Amino acid sequence: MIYNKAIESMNLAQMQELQLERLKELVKRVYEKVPFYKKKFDRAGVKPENIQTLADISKLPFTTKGEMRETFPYGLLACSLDDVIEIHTSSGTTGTPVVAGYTENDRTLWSEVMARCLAMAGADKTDTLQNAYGYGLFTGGLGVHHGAGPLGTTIIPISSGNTQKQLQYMQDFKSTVLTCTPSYSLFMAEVANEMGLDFRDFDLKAGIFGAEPWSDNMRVEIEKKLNLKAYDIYGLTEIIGPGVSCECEEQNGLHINEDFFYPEIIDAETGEVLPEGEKGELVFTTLSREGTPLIRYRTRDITWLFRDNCSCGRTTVKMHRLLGRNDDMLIIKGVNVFPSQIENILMKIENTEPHYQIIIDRESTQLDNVELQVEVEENFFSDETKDLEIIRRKIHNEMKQQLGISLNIKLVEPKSIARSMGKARRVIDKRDLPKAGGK
Ligand code: DLL
Repeated sequence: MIYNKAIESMNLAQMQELQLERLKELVKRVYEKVPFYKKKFDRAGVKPENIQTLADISKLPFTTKGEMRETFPYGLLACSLDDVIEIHTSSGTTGTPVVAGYTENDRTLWSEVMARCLAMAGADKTDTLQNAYGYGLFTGGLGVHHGAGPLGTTIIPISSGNTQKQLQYMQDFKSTVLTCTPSYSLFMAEVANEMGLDFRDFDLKAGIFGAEPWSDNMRVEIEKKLNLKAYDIYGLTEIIGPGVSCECEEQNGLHINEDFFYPEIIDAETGEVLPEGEKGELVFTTLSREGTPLIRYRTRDITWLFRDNCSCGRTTVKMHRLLGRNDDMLIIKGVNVFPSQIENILMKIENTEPHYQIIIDRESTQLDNVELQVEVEENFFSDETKDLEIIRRKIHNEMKQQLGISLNIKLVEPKSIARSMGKARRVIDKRDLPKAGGK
């Protein structure tokens, strides 16, 4: 079911007309109401009346995460604090968090886009949705929660954690849709196995997973282990939280709610706007946000945009599932690699578990040493060392062949890598380097 057919199936010309109208209004509003933007626009020599076409957006300066931090907590508010009814912050583990303020209209907008996303994954009023994203300042829990309301879906606001109870309730309440991070879903599968439960006896039909990178082959693994269809959902606190985009039944690219979030792809080095189909950094302008509207916000997420004749009937632009983040890209002996590429290869290798970690260290020679730790199946770990050596070599050779990189592979015992109920920590960077792209 398409939740808002008039918008989601709109023809391109009409969509662009709507976007332009909203963009003009937005630019005028932030110029008048937010000194931060007025100063930036003045410095760039651009006035609201200079925005006459959608392409004119490239005249506007970018906004960065660094600027959001510098203006903490309320420097980017475009409305009175009295009109803010909800606040969220990014889940960043270091530094000052970024703050998103929502007015009542923003929350309605959030419910709308999240309802569209849940519907994309097939949810409706007949479903029972177990929401195992964390509730709190993180946008995952409440974002999904806001979207279930307008759809009439029964929501179980269980939050993350308490995994045995999750699984018990999943059976008791006959949950049909699960929402959580992909890594948490795999942990659930593991705990279910320990409890002697079989997902074929559950009622789950769909999982809506996001908030962290995951690969296509990880999807295959999750679908097999949890006996459901797994959909990718994307979003970030700064823009709204979950609900920026989601996969439909085609599972081929995520439809962006582009009437509210205007996407661009730029060359991360030069800032130049790239045409559809080209890979680069994703940038969003929040066309209708009132609390903390953002102009050309650099997400640091890497993907590309495309339009296809999607069989679902939606015409909105799609983004390919994320390749990774600018700041997560590894440079291994001169080759650029995203952790998700390593994951994708790993997931196809037999006798390993879908749990891994990448440890980066720098030797005195200034060369990065990258170790890939991978869990192997229980029976293999206790087996002969020569079997382990075969698996180790296989992983090494596949990485070499497919990515052109040589990694140190370390096979580790099952369940020895820390499990996550939220965002998994896949990369441990022990180098003492200044963070790239700090702004
Ligand atoms: O993670 C919002 C969210 C909650 C999205 C629940 C989906 C589901 P933040 O904590 O601000 O917000 O983190 C945003 O997480 O810039 C991406 O780098 C990453 N991310 C989010 N969704 C995906 C995804 C939420 N589907 C940052 N695939 C973003 C890969 C994702 N990475």
